[in-house]
This record gives sequence, C-alpha cells and structure tokens, in this order.
Amino acid sequence: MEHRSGMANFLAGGIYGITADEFARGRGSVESVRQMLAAGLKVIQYREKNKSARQMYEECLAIAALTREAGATFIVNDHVDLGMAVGADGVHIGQDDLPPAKVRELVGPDMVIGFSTHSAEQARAAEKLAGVIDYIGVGPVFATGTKKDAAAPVGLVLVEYAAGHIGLPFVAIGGVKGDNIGEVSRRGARMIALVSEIVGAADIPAMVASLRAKMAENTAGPKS
Ligand code: 3NM
Repeated sequence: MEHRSGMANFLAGGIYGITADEFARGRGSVESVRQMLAAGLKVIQYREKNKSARQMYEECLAIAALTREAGATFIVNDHVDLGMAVGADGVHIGQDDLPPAKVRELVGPDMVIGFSTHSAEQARAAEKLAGVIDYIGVGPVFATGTKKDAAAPVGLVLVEYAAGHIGLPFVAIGGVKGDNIGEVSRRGARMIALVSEIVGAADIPAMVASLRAKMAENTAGPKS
C-alpha cells in the first residue's frame, strides 16, 4: 500500500508523544512539545480538553513550527478544522467524531488520518477504510485515568491481534508506563503512545530514553 508522506515517521516505529496540560507539571503544551522534540520524538499529537478554540489555535501554530523544524509529524486530535487551520500533518479522530470518509473529504488527499479503535471488531471495520485512514489507535491497552470516557481496557491481546491480523499501521495506547512498555512492544506494537508518563515526567528526555531502551530490548519476534 502507498503511504502518505506524513506517515514516514510513524512507520519508522517508536514513541508517539501526546500533550495534556493537566498532567504536565504546569509546563504548557508548547513547552511539553519542545522537550519531547529535544528527546527525539518524531510523532507528536496535540490533545487538549477544555481550552478555547483561539488558545488551541495559538498553541498549535507554535507547535507546527517546532515540529516542522524538527522534521517531526504533527497530528491534531479531534479538531479537524484546527488541524487544517495550522497546516498540521494530520488529524486523529475517534469513533464518535465525523465519519472518516467525511474527514478525508474535508482534509484532502495529503493529510494523515488516525482513527481510534477499542475492539477487534472496530479494528476490522477500520481496516476496510484503508486508503481513507492511515493508521489506527488500539486501546486502552491498560486502565487509564487520562481519557475521561475511555473504553474498558482491551489488554495486550488486542495489541497482538492488531499486529498479526490488521493490515493497517497501528499505535498502541492507554495506560502504558515504564514498567509495561516492554510487554506492549514484545506483543508486536512498533509504535506506542503515552500521555501522562511522558508529559508528567520530571525529566522528559530521560523518561523517553528509558522508554526507548525498554522498547528496543523487547521487540517482537525472534532475536537474531
Ligand atoms: N486514547 P495515558 S486511551 C488518549 O483507548 C487516549 O483510544 C485512548 O493516556 C484510547 O498514556 C488514551 O496517560 C489515554 O494512559 C492515554
């Protein structure tokens, strides 16, 4: 399958960083992104709740400039209009947002679209949207307090299922921490998203380095 150019960083695998000011020790989303980029993250999502459209626009403009300079991919959560307005590389939508095909119509052919799934059925349905969407989210793998309306945890079995049976790139998300990221990686997730563990870390680059090392030690498949 041909991939949109904005997917190159995703397909390289690694850690997908997501903003959340409420867990970020007062840093603010732009500063969180600055530190995630300094740590070498190449896929960044802006995900903020309870902010005005104007504030989100200003923050996303700044983040778009930072990610561009760093060669990172910038994805805006939920707000398709905001993603388009700031020239983001993509948008991420959920099951209850506008239908993916409608979002594709709005954003045009070049932007990446990510789509959250929370069960094997939803992942299989999303697979039929290949060409419309570019990747799926699979989660929450573990219980999480970060997403207010999170579905019941789907566990590592859905990660394994997505890795083995779903023909779309995926990112595992939800409740991933330093002490379980190795297992998520071992079950076949090449891209793993974390919110609170990264933005809430005292030292973001040190946290990312440690998470990366655990992923690398636990890649799926036989070690050669
Ligand atoms: N999406 P944390 S779970 C944003 O299941 C989000 O689609 C989820 O936060 C999904 O890493 C989640 O702090 C929250 O647990 C992840």
